[in-house]
Amino acid sequence: MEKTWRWFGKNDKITLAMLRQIGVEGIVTALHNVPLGEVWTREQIRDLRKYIETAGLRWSVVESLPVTETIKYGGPDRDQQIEVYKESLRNLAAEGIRTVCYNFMPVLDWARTDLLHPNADGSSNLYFSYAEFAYFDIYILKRAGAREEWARFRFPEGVGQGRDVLAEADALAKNMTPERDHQLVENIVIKTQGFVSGNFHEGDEAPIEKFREFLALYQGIDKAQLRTNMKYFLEAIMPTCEECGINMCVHPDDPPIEILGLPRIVRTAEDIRWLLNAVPNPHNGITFCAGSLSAGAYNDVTAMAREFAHRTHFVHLRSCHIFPNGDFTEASHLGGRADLIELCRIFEGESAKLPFRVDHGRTMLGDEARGYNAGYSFLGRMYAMAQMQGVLAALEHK
Ligand code: DNO
Repeated sequence: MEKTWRWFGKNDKITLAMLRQIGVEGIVTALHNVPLGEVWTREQIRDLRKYIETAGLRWSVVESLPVTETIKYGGPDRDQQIEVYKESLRNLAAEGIRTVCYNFMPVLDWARTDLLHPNADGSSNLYFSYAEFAYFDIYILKRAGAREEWARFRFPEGVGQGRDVLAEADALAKNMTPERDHQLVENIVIKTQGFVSGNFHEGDEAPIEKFREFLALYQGIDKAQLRTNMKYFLEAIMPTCEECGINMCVHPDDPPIEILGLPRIVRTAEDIRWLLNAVPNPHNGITFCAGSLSAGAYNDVTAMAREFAHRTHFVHLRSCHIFPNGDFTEASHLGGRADLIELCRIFEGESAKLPFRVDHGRTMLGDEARGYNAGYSFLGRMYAMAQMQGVLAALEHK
């Protein structure tokens, strides 16, 4: 597989020269400075491509070319936005970049409640606490119906049995302080979303109000409607993808659960089967994010890799550990629910050219002082990358 690394552009504290030294071959990036919904011009793409190539690397994958909310909920300007999207795809292809990662998660991209959860060994990890998330939903966002939904919430078989998340959120409410509330908003809305070219940004004045406005757009949009909208989008862009040789790869929902009353439709094997069959074109593929999928107790990640490898255009190597109470954290790249050694075997067998990147490393050995994007430490990711390089080398060794 091609060893790639997510790099956040010319201002990233981790430079391309550093990446050359640790065995990175390809770069995964985006035009992070282009506002949502605007065309990525050929000149802007060329400028970044050349910058990457001058450093001796190649721009392998776009992560992400964002799908604006109007396309997801089916707003009045969705056709116009689809045209913008197609134009960006054509410009990318003209510059030789043909693997495009995106997601179809309403409002919120990925979600975590704690970004520096301490591990016993002194490093820290990302963490998702259901009680804290429910507290955010009920007490900070104050979403209508949230309390009733959490009262009905049930964990999947095997984890969190007998747990009363609503009671835990109510108990938390007694001890929360304005500072801890602020921290939770930072973690859920700002720090995890701010750098992924999504709806929220560092410095947003009233993120919760903005959040409520986005949620309101999805009134009446259920799972079936969101699926219809995704199919509409994919069918509309497929002719452009065929013409330009672009492979689209949707990122699974992270975590793979329905949150905040919003439908999420890329969570399970059944969902992925649906989306690949609904638009049965090889250019309609997936990003196999082992981390996101392994956070769902119902997902057999290895079986999914076997089933979907032929439509996988990009791989995220990462693994989650689910605690008996249902909360999850990000495990070592050689531990947790996703068997990354077996996944490397499967994907390497599929295509030696398939790009992969390590996703979300631990924060360790001073990473915490460097102000990296949440989950995107340098030393933690470098450590994980070295582990994966070792796995691949062992697999290649006859
Ligand atoms: C988080 C990332 C996601 C991913 C997007 C793809 O760390 O994996 O933000 O890039 O969902 O569109």
